[in-house]
Amino acid sequence: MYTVLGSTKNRTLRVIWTLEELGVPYKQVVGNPGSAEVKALNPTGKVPALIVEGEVLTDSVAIITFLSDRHNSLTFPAGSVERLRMDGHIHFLLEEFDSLLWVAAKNSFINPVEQRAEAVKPVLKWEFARSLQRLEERLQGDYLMGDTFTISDIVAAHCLNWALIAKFPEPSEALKTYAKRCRGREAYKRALADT
Ligand SMILES: N[C@@H](CCC(=O)N[C@@H](CS)C(=O)NCC(=O)O)C(=O)O
Repeated sequence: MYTVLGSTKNRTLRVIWTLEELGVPYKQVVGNPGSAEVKALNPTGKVPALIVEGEVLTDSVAIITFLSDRHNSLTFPAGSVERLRMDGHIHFLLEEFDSLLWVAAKNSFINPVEQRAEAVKPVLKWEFARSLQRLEERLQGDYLMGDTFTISDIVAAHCLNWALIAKFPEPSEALKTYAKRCRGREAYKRALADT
């Protein structure tokens, strides 16, 4: 049985959503980053973490890649051209979405007050608007990989949710429709049950 550490208010959503899509049983230990409950299992205080066979595994994209490979769903076989394309979408999302949102979060409420640079935020928002256009160009129909919903869509939809909360530039109508399609999945709705 898998145990997931964290809540769907943060990157943990990626892991819970993946497990719900896979239909695999799991337990969830709900806790905020840095809380005593989290540190008891993951001393860095970071979430998400997945506990498998006594091992504490971290980093959301590594975890969902592991789960999708292990359960042979939401991905493509390693070594296939489709896998390269899907992995490329994920790298793009980490570099051009997640990293901008994370730098904004660190400069808003995570870093100590004296280590926050307000001036960086307009630049991040400008870069984000450019990344939105690039994401739209990557869409191949209903999902990033065409008809097949994959873990790359989970990362994309999570980043679009995060951008909404962070008040980053609004996506185009096409991307809003895409995000709505992802959020309309039953597994997504089940995943949100902890909030
Ligand atoms: N690359 C990691 C980042 C993990 C991470 O930074 N998680 C945040 C919450 S989404 C956290 O635990 N922040 C608390 C901190 O940085 O101390 C992942 O994708 O899981």
